[in-house]
Amino acid sequence: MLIVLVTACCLLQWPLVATGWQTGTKPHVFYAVEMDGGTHVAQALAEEHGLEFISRVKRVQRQHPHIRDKRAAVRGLDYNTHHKEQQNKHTVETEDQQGQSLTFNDPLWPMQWELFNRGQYSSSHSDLNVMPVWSRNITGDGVVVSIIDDGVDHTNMDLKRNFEAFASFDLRGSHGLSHDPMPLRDEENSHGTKCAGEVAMEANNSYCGVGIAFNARVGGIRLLDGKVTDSMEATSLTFNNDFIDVYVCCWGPRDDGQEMTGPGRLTQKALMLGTHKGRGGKGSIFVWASGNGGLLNDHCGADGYVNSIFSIAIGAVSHTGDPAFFGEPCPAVMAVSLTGDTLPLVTVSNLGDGCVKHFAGTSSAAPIAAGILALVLQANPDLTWRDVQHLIAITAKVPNPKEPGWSVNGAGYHVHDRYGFGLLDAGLMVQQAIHFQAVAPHRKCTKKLNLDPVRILPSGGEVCVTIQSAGCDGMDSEVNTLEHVQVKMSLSSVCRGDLSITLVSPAGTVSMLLGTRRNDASTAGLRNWTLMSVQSWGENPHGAWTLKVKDNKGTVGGCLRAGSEKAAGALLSVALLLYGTYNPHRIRQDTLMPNNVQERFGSSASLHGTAIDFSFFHLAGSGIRSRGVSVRRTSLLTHDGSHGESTPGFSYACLLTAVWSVPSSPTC
Ligand SMILES: [Ca+2]
Ligand SMILES: [Ca+2]
Ligand SMILES: [Ca+2]
Repeated sequence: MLIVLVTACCLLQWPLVATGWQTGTKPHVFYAVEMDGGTHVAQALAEEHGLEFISRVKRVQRQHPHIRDKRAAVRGLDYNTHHKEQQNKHTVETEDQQGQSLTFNDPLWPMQWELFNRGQYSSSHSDLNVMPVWSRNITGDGVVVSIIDDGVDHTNMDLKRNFEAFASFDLRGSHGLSHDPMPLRDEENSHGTKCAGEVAMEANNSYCGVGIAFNARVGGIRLLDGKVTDSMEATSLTFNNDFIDVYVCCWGPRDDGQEMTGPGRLTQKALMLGTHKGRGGKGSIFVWASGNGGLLNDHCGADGYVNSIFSIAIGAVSHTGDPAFFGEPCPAVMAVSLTGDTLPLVTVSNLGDGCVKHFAGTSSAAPIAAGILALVLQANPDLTWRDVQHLIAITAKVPNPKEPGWSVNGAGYHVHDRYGFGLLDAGLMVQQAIHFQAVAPHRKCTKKLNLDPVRILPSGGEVCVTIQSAGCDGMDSEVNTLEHVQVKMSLSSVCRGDLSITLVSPAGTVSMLLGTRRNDASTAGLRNWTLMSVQSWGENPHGAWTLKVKDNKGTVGGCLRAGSEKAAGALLSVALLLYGTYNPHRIRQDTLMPNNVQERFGSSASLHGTAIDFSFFHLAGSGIRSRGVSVRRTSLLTHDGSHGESTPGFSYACLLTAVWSVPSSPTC
């Protein structure tokens, strides 16, 4: 007789009843348990011990340690800053645009141009528009942010008051497992402290600077000091997730332009659990630095953390609105924030006098975004993890319309591979957050493509497949208004870095899911790899999707390819994953009348939000490329510091309506 043992690994949730936890917190501990028997056995075990059975984990990798790199500055390129900052140190007026006095006695406050830009360092007045939020007394109060990193120095003068032990944990255990995330006192381990400072430096304590959410609580989960495992990452991302609102992760796979990896099974599960169970079911907010591999030609399509729908990937732009030189493009980037690229960025440190003036990399951009989200969550604590992403899509602005690569998608959102939806605007986001209507329930429509026989990728050529989608028409999973789109695929390749993969939506939006990477000579191909785009946000998925895999032969110098080689690889499997909502009143794209083209943007402008003066970019002159496809509604952000700010301090959006000809769906 053959005895078959089935191994099930289950995630269990244990509502911890323990003393010492702060009133109002309901900490959860998640366990992955490997055991014999099926799901019913696991359920019985859970019940027996007063645990809640959550789900079965298909397979858990053996816990091999791996490297996760911090996304701190690419060093050595900020040589001219010191000089400039000396010249400009005392030129800032600490008044907002309405003349309200916002004076802080923190000595480096005048240098914090990203929060209050009065042209301290350049003619650019671009900032994060945080003043009007602070003026409303929204400063992060009641919101908890945790930095998953190399620790947080809570003894720092500027962090002491806002430090939150219940949002903190030391997974490295060097002081024994504890709530003390104290990092080692060296430069290498100053990263998490710097991130924490940007969020929650104390205001008006005559020390260092001012955090963007200076009344938020901030903690640290000490994960990164040496190699980590999948289970350590998963533990961090679910730690005390009824208490912590926002997790900040400024790390990921090495940004060397070669590595292609992402969250392991437990971490994937943790991200899903967090968004479903965290914050009392409203969902944890995971803010992720999108990567610093720009100089090494890295592409964030090769980063599985960024490609997750649960993470909010944040890139960086300089004060001029130009993408930071170290940034990576991909259509999974949601937004950008300002960074200390060549200008100062004030934050705290675990070294020296505990205050620094420089911090760059997407590591400096993501905590700023987290700080803005802390303000947003104070303004409206009921927002779900998806509401927050919608708010970003609606309110992020085009900081530099002349930068090539902007396009307007089929639902009118402006999108860009380096900026996502654009630069975060705290004022506008908070304004819109206050009365935000929760989005409809989340749906997922999956379509697997039958690739039998597999499609051969000719050397130097391309493979193109068309995926006809009805958006799961008539089913419970029907989606007619998109949020994220993912493509899960397997392919073999003689030279992975030579590949580029694009997805064209039925509305004609082109997402470059994976770009070529000149340093990636791997022959491993893609194995069940998930790519993601936010660039079809709001579109109707109904119609033909076109997926193209191209072999850009010769991009990677290090690939040895035979002259006689005919095939560069083969496309083995493809699934299209459409996420979004169903709106019963939505008109189908293909029922619109073609050739009804109205080119004058602004001719039927209306405002959402408070009625105010406005000006807007004329699309034709703005560099925003309209492909003339199904742009029916354009919620085009029109923030322009020099015009029309008659509502106290808030910048504004206006809704432009334009009717364009309906495209014929591109097919192979
Ligand atoms: Ca301070
Ligand atoms: Ca990267
Ligand atoms: Ca993401």
